[in-house]
Amino acid sequence: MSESSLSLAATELPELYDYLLKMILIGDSGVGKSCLLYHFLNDRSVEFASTLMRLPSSLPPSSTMSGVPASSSKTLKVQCWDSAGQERFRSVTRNYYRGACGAVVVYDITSRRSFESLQSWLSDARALASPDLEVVIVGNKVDQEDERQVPYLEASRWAQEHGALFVETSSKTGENVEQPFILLARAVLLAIESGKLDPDKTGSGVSYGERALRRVSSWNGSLSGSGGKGKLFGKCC
Ligand SMILES: Nc1nc2c(ncn2[C@@H]2O[C@H](COP(=O)(O)OP(=O)(O)OP(=O)(O)O)[C@@H](O)[C@H]2O)c(=O)[nH]1
Ligand SMILES: [Mg+2]
Repeated sequence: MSESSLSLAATELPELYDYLLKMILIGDSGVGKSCLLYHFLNDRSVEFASTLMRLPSSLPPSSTMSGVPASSSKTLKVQCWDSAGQERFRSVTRNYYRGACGAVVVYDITSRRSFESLQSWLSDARALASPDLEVVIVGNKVDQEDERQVPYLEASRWAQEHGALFVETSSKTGENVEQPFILLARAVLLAIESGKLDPDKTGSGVSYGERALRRVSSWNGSLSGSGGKGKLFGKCC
């Protein structure tokens, strides 16, 4: 299956989801944050938008979470917030970071300076967003290989040392453009399902969606399982 079918415009779908996630995009000005988001949101250009993703659950179907049966896939409503890189120097507001459980931190592989800024962006994000923040470092503009200033290995090691995921992308050719969001969503889902991240906890960056709440109420009422499972999307990964 093409990974582009993982995310669909929320307007095309019923508002039923298991978890609501807030993700932020940060990084220096001009590294390509808005272009990456534009691809992910199916060619919509906005500063704030949400989209639905369906991902396989990491839990076996027979297991339970808090006494409620798990289903084989989870639907996530992902709110993406875009920022302007120069805002760093005007201090991106606390509200921008608040309640985010995932950060896409972007640099430009042809700009060592933008790579060197990662440390400050990451420090701000870890200090101001959810304490359980999942991070993906994105080296964008990989189509400009001739002008590369940051080797792949150096950046991937840096990401690993800082507890972050890593991917290189090109929003010009479309290479890997959905990967940052998919990697982050998977990491957040795994954190929820492993108990590391508790959606009930204030400031966790995640909240339950109506679909999860319905599953809880139907379980409590001894009715059948997970409601509209498998009906929201034509495809799943
Ligand atoms: N060659 C190449 N150019 C890119 C790529 N992604 C973005 N660009 C170009 O880089 C410039 C900046 O892209 P934006 O997406 O506006 O960058 P931004 O990070 O949102 O910048 P700010 O909003 O100022 O923080 C634009 O001219 C894009 O066309 C890419 O993958 N390859
Ligand atoms: Mg922008």
